[in-house]
Formats: sequence, structure tokens, C-alpha cells
Amino acid sequence: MKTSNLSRFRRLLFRNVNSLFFSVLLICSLIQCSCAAVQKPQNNKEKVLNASNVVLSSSEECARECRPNGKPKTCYYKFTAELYTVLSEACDICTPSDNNTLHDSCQCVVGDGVERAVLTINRKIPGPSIRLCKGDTAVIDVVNKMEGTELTLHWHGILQNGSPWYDGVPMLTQCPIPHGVTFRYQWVADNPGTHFWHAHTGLQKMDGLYGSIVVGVPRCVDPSGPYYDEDKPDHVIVLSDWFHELANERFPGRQSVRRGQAPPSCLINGKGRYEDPITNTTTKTPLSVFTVKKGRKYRFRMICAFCSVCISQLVIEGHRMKAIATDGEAFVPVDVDAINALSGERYDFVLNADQPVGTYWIQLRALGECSENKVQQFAILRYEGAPEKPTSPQPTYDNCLPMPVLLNPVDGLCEEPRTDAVCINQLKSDEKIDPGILAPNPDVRIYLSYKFSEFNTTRLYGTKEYETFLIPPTGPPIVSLIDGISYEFPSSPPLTQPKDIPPEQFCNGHNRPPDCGEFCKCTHTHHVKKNSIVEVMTVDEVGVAQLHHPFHLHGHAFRVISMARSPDKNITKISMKHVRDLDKKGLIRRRFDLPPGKDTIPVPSNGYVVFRFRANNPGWWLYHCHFVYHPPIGMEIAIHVGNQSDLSPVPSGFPKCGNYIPPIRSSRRPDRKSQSH
Ligand SMILES: [Cu+2]
Repeated sequence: MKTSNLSRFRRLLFRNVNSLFFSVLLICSLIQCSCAAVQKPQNNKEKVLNASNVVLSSSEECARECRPNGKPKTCYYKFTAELYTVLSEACDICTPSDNNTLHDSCQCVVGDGVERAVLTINRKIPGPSIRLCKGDTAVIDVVNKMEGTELTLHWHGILQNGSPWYDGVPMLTQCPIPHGVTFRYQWVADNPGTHFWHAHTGLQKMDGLYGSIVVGVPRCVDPSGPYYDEDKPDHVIVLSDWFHELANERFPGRQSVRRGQAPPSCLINGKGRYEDPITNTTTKTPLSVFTVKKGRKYRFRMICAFCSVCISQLVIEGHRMKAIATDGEAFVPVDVDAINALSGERYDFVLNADQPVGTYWIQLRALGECSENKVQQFAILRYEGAPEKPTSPQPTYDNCLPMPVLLNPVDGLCEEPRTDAVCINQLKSDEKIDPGILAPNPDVRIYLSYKFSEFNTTRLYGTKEYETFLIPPTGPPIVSLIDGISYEFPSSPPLTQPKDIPPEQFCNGHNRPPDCGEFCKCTHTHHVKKNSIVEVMTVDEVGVAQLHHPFHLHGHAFRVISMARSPDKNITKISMKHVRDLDKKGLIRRRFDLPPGKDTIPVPSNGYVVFRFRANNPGWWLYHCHFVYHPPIGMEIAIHVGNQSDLSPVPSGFPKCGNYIPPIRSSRRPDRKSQSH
């Protein structure tokens, strides 16, 4: 059911109660300082749990301006995960404020105005924001109240140096959190920037389990500090793609009706409207509003929480964007008109509110597979004192806002300078670079090519192998391979239960299991020595136009050394062999002049990416495609940094899990009569 169908009475109530809610919110924000002073995050139960007498600070207390010599805080968050719904009765008493700010307690999830089941943390989408200063400790109690559903949360961009067991990858760094159980994550926010948290279990991220993380530093030590006046929670932009059903409906996928995994809608900070192409009606839910004051420069922090293969593209009417950072790594600013981001990427930009006081459109278009259904969303940029709605007509998908210069075109065509775009490999880092990264040769080179392998019907459905598969939008069911291996998680996490996994479970290109058949299935792992310089070359052998797989590395940020397509324009589908031949001929241009830092990199379709990092964080780290439907069919590997002696002991009492396959006992009970003889 859509909001347009809600009863008139409910809509009236909605509006009246809404204005009352905003009045209360306004009064609350006016007395915010005194509120924070009396707020005690520790209720009685938490005091008992907090036996070490650490002073805990609330999310509001932690979202402060970061000052030099500021005292680090221990920031406490309670995340309750639930099965929930869009447009619940909670919407009769409130609607969420413009940007899910930290003080918002409204339990109404509006989505795009189409009712559906969702998963939520604290009944919000996006879930609660984590905003703290570098050096603070985040303590997050995750309470799993999702009946019959397990969960882990990953803190995307937080390096977890010294706390690998809180990285949130199920069956690699921890056991999944079962229903009814509370799991306490605690990590130090030691790398600044715009990050986000999301579920790492199955497809749950796509159903609503995500939210922002911002780790701030004092302006005087921020390389981007000189470019902005304001850096506020209200200017975090979380972009997400959106189904009107649970993501599991599309895995492995339908054969005929609603085939494929392209979502029909998308959201900006959890809000938007849906234009139904069949009924030609549009829902009436509120759009996100970003408020600015004429003459000020605002740091916006954009997070692409997309899950599908679609590319998010953001444009703001009448305003250029000064892009300053990606994935928490500052670069020398570039002025652009639009930014493309793929699942897992973050881009920070400065918006100069130097235009006539007014109300402007923010347009988000979803490209790639989403272009067929012209999936788009809007938000509002409003100057203080400007009218509620923009005066210009709403842009359309085909007649979109102009974008003379685009950041991150993702097409891999950036070996030469171009006037219409700036590519990631053209950005210049604005941070100190480890000289080891820039040495001519790394200590280790890892070559990873990925592709899909198609199943024939008899192989998939005619045996009792029960292979994991995905039904793509067209063509036969597929599995994904990296270096010929489809990744499979072990039955216990190797980080915390290394002795519970048979060694033959692990494999890689140099060490394949015997008799793999068409492809190998095992825990694809590359082992690297602590502190070694690792170069990873990732090659797209899928070769589908507009399908650029974003690869995310856990535990480390890396430097992008090369990102391109083959100089041989006649090659319609590249291979690892072709790229390595190019490399031997010196045709891979490795760039050592201020290569930008990132932790998520879209590999251009029919192209490749080379990056380097120093493996200075011992642990087991996932490197995977960030499209939510691809890791479940094997598009991931583990990078094991250091050995057991490099790791701190697993925290005491850490939950364990694994197979239970005891010896079989005879089912015949001893006969009592025969016993008496
Ligand atoms: Cu992928």
C-alpha cells in the first residue's frame, strides 16, 4: 500500500502531529546543551556491565567538535536489530527529521512511501550515526532481536588495528550473533574520515542495516581543513538503493517475473518518493532537506550504501562540488559538477553556498542496470530564509541536471587527461605516504582476476551437489570465481578458532585442492608477512559494459597505483594473461606521484586496478566485491596478515561456533532382559 492510499484522516493526523513533533524537536534542540549535560548514557544495567568503571559518553556527547589536546572519550551505543516495517503506525505520531540527526527518536521509517518489510537498528533507516573524534573508543552493544536471523556488523573503513575480532565478518573474524544474543563491539577510531557501518551477514544490508560513521580530527590537522567552514552531522548524505521486498526475494533470483537484482528505487538519507511506472502515481513521502546559510562553505560527507550493481550519481542544482576526500583519505581538491560512487565508496566535498538564496534540487540517478527503469531520487538544498520548494521544475532522468565535469567516471579511460571527467587515478593524495609503497618493487604481488562461470541446467539441478548460484538478469545461473576459485567460508572463524579448521580448507592459485572439477570451492586465502608491501592486481574478466565491481579491502587502506583498460582497443574482453603481458612490456603505467588512498575501488569493466598497501595490521581480512549479491556466490578472498604470534590473544569469553558432527552411536538400546542374564 502506498501513502497516497492512506486514509485522509491518517494524513491529516500525520501533518498536525508532525508540526507538533517539530515544535518539540526545535525546543529540544534549543536546550540541547543542558540536555546533554543531564543525559546519562549508563542506565542501571549498563553500569553493571561496565564493571571497569570507564566513563561512558552518549552519542550526543561524542558528536562534538574535535579539538587539539581534546580528551578521548569512550562512546557508548546500543544497537537493537529488529524485523520492522516501512510506514508503521509510528508514522501517525511522527516523521523522521530531515537527516536522521543524532537527537531524532522518531520510530517512523518512511522509505520511498511504499510499504515493505525491513530490517532496522533502533527503528531507523539509515540506522544510528556514529560520530566521534580520532582516538575515541566506540563501544557498540548489538542486540539481535531478529527472530530466526543471525547478524554481524562491519565498520566499513575502520581499520581495526589491534582489534581484528571486531571487524564483523561472519566465519572469518567472529561467529554470527544469534537471535536473542548481545555482542559487544569495541574499537578505537584511529583513522579519520567518512566511513559507515553495515550488516555483513547475507543480504541484510540491502534491507536497511546501515548507517554513517564519521571520525573527526581538529581542523588544524585536517589536510582539507582550509576548504570548509562547517562540518556538521546534518550534511552527511547516505545514498542507498531500494527494493519493495526483502533482498532475499532476489537470491538466487526469480526465473521470469522481476528477474535479476536491479532495484526499482533509491533513497537519500532513507527518504524519497516512488513514481510507479505502471500507475503513473507518485508517493507523497517527505524528501531529505539539507539546510545551508548564504556565504558559508559546508563539508558534505557522501556515503554510497548501494548494494546492487547500479552506480550512484549525485548532482546539485546550481552548485559545483569541491571534492576533497574519498574513503577517509584526503586528496588535493578538484572542482566537479557530479560524483559517481559505487557500493562502499565515500566522497567528501565542499559546497560553497554562494548562490542566490533559494531552494535547489539535489538529484541522485542510479546508472548501469538501473538505467533501464530510470531509477532516481531527489533531495532539497535549502538556503536559510528560502521557500520550502525549489522554483525550477524537477529534473527528469533523461533531462538531468548539467554535469560538465564528473568525478569518477569508472570507465577506466583516464590514461590521458580529459576535460569532462576526473578519475580516481588522477587524484593527488594530500596525505603523507609510506615511502615503502613507492619503492620500485613490492615484497609480494597478488594477481586476482574475477569472472562468472555459468552452470548448465543438468549440472545445477540434475545432481545432489546443491551448488550456490545466482540467476542474473539474462543468461544461465552463475557462480563467481577469483583466480578460478569460488570462495567458501570455513565452519569456524580462522581468526578466533584457528585450530578448529582443517588445513585443507584453505587454498589459493598456487595451492588448489585436487579434483576441483569445473572450479574450486575453498577458503581462498593469501598469506602475507607482517609489514610487507603488498601489490594487488585485480583484473575484470567479466567484461560486461557498465558493470564495474567495487572491491573493498578490510583492515587496510591502499594506494591506487594504476587503473585503466587495455591500450589495445581491439580487445573486447581482457584476461589476466593479457594484463601481465602488458606489464612485462612496461605498458602498465604505475603511478608513484602522490597516488590517492582508498579502501574501496571500482575495477573498470574490461579493465584492471593495481594498488599497494603495507600489511601492518595482523589478522584475517576480507577482500571482496561490495555488490551484496556477489560475495554469496564466491567473489571474495581472505588476506591473512602475519602469523599467530603477531596476534594479541582472542578476548576472553569470545563466542565460538563450528560444526557438530560427533561419532554415531548405535540406535539400539541394550535389551533389559539380555542385560539381566
Ligand atoms: Cu561483483
